[in-house]
Amino acid sequence: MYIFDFMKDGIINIVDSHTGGEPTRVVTGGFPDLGSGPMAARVDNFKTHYDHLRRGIVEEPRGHASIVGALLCAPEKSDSDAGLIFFNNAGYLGMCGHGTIGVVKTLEHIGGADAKTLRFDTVAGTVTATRNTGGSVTCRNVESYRLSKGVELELNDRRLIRGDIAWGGNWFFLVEADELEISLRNLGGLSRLATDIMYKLAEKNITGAEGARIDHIELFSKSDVADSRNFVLCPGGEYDRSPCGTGTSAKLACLAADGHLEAGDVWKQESVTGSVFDATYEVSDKGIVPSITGFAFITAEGKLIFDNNDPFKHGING
Ligand code: PYC
Repeated sequence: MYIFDFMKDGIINIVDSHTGGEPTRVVTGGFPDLGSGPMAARVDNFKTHYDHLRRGIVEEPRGHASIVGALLCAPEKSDSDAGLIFFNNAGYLGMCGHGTIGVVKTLEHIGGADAKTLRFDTVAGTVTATRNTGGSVTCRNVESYRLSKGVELELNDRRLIRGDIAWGGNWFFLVEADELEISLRNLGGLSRLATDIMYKLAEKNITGAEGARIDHIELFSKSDVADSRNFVLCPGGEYDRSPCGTGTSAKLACLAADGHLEAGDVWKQESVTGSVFDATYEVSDKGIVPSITGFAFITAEGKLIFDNNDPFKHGING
């Protein structure tokens, strides 16, 4: 496995990739040491002491709003290969499916992935990622489940929305939207509706388990090429260019709970950009354990330079 080094001379090493169109920026070295304790404690450390670096890595002028960052760090468990902390323009993610696939391609690129299957500790739990013949990667995600079905929500314009609340490594509100055009031409309308839903859920205090904020909204409809096509709004207001690994996991949890998909059967989930993930599940205690298969491609590698004289060295909002 790759040997990490820690920040020297204001330089952070990164590799960029995309999975089904959604970018991942993997921090491969140069980040301060967050220690080796539980992943949740390391995220707290990141938030408290280095949040400016999160902004500097993913926000403009070095990044942009749709990048998900992934910090590779020491594993929490002795039988895992690495720890992973995912972050974006809004903060930190429990898990990230497209990001895990991007991390595996990144490790292949830098020569850090010897095993066919790698284990990663994330804040949401341990996941595995397997490299398949043909170049795809399968991420076996954390246990996923539906918390509530058919939750009603009245929006400010009096539109009545009904959706399911499900966990797939992040919290999702999933809404069937067959009447909407889920296409790149309609991004404005989809973003406005999903944002209204996200705000209304917060206003009405409709949450995931233990009061957790529902910070991903998934609108889905029929697809010509897959079983479903989705639009996923992420916490920072950007949409997922991929079908969203954790969102597809949440979707499978709902399908399994409704008896609409058998364990082991393949579900093809298309994104608003047209990229597709193949997904299956195994039954577990609380719900399901989903596996998501997709392709990632390396787009760049480099060094981020944090010049002390740069007023925007920690991002434009920094
Ligand atoms: O693939 O799980 C995912 C994801 C979450 C946010 C963006 N992508």
